[in-house]
Amino acid sequence: MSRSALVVIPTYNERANLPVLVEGLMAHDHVRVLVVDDQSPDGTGEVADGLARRYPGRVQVLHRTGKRGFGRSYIDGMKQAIREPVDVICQMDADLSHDPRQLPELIAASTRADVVIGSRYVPNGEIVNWPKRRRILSRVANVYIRTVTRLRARDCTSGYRCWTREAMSGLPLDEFFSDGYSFLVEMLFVAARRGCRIAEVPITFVERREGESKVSRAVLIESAITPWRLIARPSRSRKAAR
Ligand SMILES: Nc1nc2c(ncn2[C@@H]2O[C@H](COP(=O)(O)OP(=O)(O)OP(=O)(O)O)[C@@H](O)[C@H]2O)c(=O)[nH]1
Ligand SMILES: [Mg+2]
Repeated sequence: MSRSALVVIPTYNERANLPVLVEGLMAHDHVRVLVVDDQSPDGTGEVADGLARRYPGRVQVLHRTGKRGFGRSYIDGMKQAIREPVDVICQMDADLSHDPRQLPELIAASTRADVVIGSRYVPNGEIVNWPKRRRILSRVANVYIRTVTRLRARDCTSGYRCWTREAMSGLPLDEFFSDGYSFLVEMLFVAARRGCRIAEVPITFVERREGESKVSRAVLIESAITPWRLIARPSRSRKAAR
């Protein structure tokens, strides 16, 4: 794997998980990490600073001070990431649901696509330890999103992704309106509208073991509304909505 990659990881209360994830990522040459912490009360920010000292030049930390948010964190992280001289910029959750050993497969696929999704819903994709209720919710969410937005990807809600720096640099980061996990859907929709090629590679997604989920009722409501907001918004370039 020779493409250089910067992995942006938003964190909120992930102190037990982050060191394990970063260790896994550091096993790959050419991979660097940008942790975007939202002043986690459990001290994840300090843990991240420790990792930055341990891996100088390979791990950076962005300590956010504004309003907390998943989408906001990604926007701040991506603004910093696109200024770095790397080939690709990746997105990962910190909770060990995304296996760092599969990152090279995403990076390799970025030679034939602008955005590569680590997908649970393509052949050989897998979900480990999810209760039935959660599986159904995720499946229904994807059918709903694909139907409303006409996105073709099988896993529109996966947070494990790899973008070419060029594709990410083209996103209008200041125009995004969603903040919860539907931010991921918005990113994909905007990328598709801009004509980006989207590919999927199978991943094995594992339910978090440590720490707590931040999925709330408000997040679910936002997720239900977002696809309609997306198709209602006039696009600046309507070509190749896929
Ligand atoms: N910086 C920042 N990170 C967040 C925020 N909310 C969630 N995250 C991080 O975003 C990633 C995904 O969050 P999770 O809580 O795992 O959400 P999820 O994967 O949809 O839910 P589970 O399957 O229940 O784990 C994790 O790395 C979180 O720590 C936030 O407000 N700010
Ligand atoms: Mg998670």
